[in-house]
Amino acid sequence: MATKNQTLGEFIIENQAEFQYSSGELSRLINSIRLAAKMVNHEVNKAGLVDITGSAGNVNTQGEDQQKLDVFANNTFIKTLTNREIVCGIASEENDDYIIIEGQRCDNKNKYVVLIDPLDGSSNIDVNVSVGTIFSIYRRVTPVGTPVQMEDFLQPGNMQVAAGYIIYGTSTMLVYTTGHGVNGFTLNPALGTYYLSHPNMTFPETGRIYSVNEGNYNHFPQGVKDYIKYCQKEEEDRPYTSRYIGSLVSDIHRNIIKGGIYMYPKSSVANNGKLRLLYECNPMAFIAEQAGGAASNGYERIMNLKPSELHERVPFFCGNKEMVEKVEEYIQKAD
Ligand code: AHM
Ligand code: MG
Repeated sequence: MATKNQTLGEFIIENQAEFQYSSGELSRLINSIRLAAKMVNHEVNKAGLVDITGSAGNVNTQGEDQQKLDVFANNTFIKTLTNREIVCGIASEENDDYIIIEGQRCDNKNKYVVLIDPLDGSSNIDVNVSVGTIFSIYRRVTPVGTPVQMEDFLQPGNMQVAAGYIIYGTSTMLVYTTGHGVNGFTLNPALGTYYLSHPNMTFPETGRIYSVNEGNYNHFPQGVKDYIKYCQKEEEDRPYTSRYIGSLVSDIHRNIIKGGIYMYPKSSVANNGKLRLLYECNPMAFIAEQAGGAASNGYERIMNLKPSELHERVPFFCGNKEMVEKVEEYIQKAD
């Protein structure tokens, strides 16, 4: 039961019973993510004041100020989750390999792995445009008490137990799902508390926004070009509006609230598009579906894809269900 203005802490406690495996472990994990997100938020907010373009690893007398923010975000999430021994493994878009958490206190008895894109769209920071964090949580498939293995991370998205994003925007919001709808919490920076501001988030019945990097138009498959022309055609409720921030979290967040489709297709220069299945597409697909939308690679449901490597990329179409179905129709027709 989502009650507006509840704090995130209250909400987690009240809804713990809805979690698939209700041992309190998943609640503690989400609590750790909200804590790390506050630290990253604090740093992102002062990005214009510190030298974020300094190369990572350059330590000056102010300590970590010269670290790039994406490195800062990566370290903050990993440290928070590792120090609290709340998961048994972490995979990050910023790291080549996954991290095994052995644990001093818990003997590696934790059941969950986290996959994270610590600061998505970080190229937008220099121009003060919203960035985000995306996370995805799975129950491990190998035996508890042993070091995690690759197969714990390479699970299809339909095995996610929770997923969410944090948007560092005009307001900072944490939006997440555990498979029982999507709820959004806004951070009150004065109090450092997240309040339930967007209960039961759902896409509006119809969407009229398309979000794609049209600079790549000439390289898109014919079906995607045809769909873009369809969006632009003056017919029925079209042309649709084009909005592309170039920050996945912000584009998807806006489209959930206002109705629309986000697209990162494959192209003649990038065979699988740009976005990563495990850190970006699966969590966003879970959220979109829980909000009544859909996510596809043009042919199949994103969450049914069996990942073959940690940093695998896939074409991504995510938004209002009927818009995703329409682009699939155009793509498949043009084949
Ligand atoms: P990143 O993980 O390196 O930040 O890249 C992902 C970002 C998304 O947030 C955004 O939608 C996309 O890249 C924009 O890419 P492009 O500039 O090619 O349109
Ligand atoms: Mg990213």
